[in-house]
Amino acid sequence: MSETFPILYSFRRCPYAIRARLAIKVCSIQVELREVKLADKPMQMLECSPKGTVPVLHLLDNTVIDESLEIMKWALSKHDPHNWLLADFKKSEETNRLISFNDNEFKQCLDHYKYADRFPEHSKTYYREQAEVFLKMLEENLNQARFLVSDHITLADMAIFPFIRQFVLVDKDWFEYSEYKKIHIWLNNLLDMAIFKEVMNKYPPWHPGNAIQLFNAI
Ligand SMILES: N[C@@H](CCC(=O)N[C@@H](CS)C(=O)NCC(=O)O)C(=O)O
Repeated sequence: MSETFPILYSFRRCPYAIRARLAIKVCSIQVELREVKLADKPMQMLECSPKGTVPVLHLLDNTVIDESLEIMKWALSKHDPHNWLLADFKKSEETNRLISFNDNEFKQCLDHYKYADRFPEHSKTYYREQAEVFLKMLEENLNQARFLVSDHITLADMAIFPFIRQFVLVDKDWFEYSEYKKIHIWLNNLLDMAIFKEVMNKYPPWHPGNAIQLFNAI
């Protein structure tokens, strides 16, 4: 591996990789970014994380973190300039509840909604309605505060909005006219952040021997 920087294997559009890049970006830790083509995963990535999902963070001491949420927590434990990791126990519980629902129930509904033709047992509308259970939860929270668990952005917002973005992209018109007005404002605010635009920069797929592509270059 690189002598100088931790390595992040990533895929630009993957919501798990987006959340990891957001946390690494905000904590300003320099890493080498290796853009991965999911259909052609580099051997170097599979050697350090055989399960073959992105993101994967390979640290200089050879530790491998291959769960996006763990990468976020690792980065924020180094530097958390905007207090994304709230110390409030109640809010941490709510954060865990929302992220767990997102990563399990919602993600499954999202995949069915997005690829409804692969799951002909039910209609696309049915899958969308299943996904709306989570949207209703989020809308309710956003009726209480500007962001999901607080009036400022926290881990919950950053871990979840890449998935809501994906949901919206399936049928933008439907979402535009839906009842989820607070989610609409919340999502637009997050998509407008400079940090989001930065983590969505495009990079060509990495190949051994390529020049190092730094992420968070100083
Ligand atoms: N639990 C993992 C899930 C990561 C994940 O499933 N990533 C997808 C891309 S969005 C992936 O790498 N899939 C493997 C593949 O498509 O071959 C995490 O949070 O990091």
